[in-house]
Amino acid sequence: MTTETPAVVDPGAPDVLVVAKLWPPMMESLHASFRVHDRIHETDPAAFDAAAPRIRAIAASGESKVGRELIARMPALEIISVFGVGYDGIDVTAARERGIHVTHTPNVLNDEVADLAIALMLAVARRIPQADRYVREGQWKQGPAPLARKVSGARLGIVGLGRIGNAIARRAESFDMSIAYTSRQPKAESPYRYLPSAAALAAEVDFLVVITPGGAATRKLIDAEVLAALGPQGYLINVARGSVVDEAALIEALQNGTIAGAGLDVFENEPNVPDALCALDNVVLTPHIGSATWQTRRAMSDLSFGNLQAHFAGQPLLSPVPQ
Ligand code: 8YV
Repeated sequence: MTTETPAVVDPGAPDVLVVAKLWPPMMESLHASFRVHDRIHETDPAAFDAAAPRIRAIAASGESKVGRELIARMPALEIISVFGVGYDGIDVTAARERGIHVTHTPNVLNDEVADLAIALMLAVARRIPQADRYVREGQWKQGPAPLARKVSGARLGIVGLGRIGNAIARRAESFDMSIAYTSRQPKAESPYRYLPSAAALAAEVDFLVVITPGGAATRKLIDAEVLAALGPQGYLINVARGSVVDEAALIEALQNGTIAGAGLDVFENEPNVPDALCALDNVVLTPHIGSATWQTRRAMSDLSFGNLQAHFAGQPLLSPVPQ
């Protein structure tokens, strides 16, 4: 099976390999301007062998894996455009060695991911999914629902005070939360209290929100020690990458009451979520929807496509990944 663009596209249009199931309107934009090879590296090795020497661009998502070996298969590759802010799955070093540009979609999704972090915090502490079920299942008639945990005025810890971390902090201010954070370096300009490690931060907060980039530097940063420090009254919220949390340690901590609960939008092996997590009552689980609204996906699509357009028009890239 090959999914090459039909002949309406200019035969001289650049070839692009799409390596993820991208948002359909983004695919429409690509089809209008490029010769699109949609995931043929996975579905049709012979078609990929034939097209690889012509491929000049890769369109990827935030979850995509584009490793050194795949990059090496495409000698004419010039640019990798990520539809997402996170690019931890892209071997940027291998790309740079070949002078291949890498772009992503920062800023346009800050509000959306920050909104979801707050929503998960409220959902898990106030037991919104459980309360919804309580009404639907007719249990209300037997008596009031169990009490929940107050969020306003609680202590919030943010792991990773970047663009989205700051957007979360601004929202938390309006909930009168006290705010502390950890990151590689203290941020001189930040009004919030800095703690030097995730464990030190966890020990001082009620809600620990993880919004740090994925990749080798943060793999399993939230481990059994951090969860023990968060303690039996503490909640973990992860809107970053599943790789940042030791999922096995988290499941154990949730099962044993080492922590009170968790709100999780990301998982170690998406879209596979361990049965043990799904079986727990003290978690709220969402399927990596941090940026998933019409408005934000449109903005991400415009930026991700805009980077490809700019590159092939010989113009400066709109949002290259940082050096
Ligand atoms: C995904 C994300 O890119 O921005 C990121 O880093 O993880 C998400 O926004 C999005 O789900 C598209 O796959």
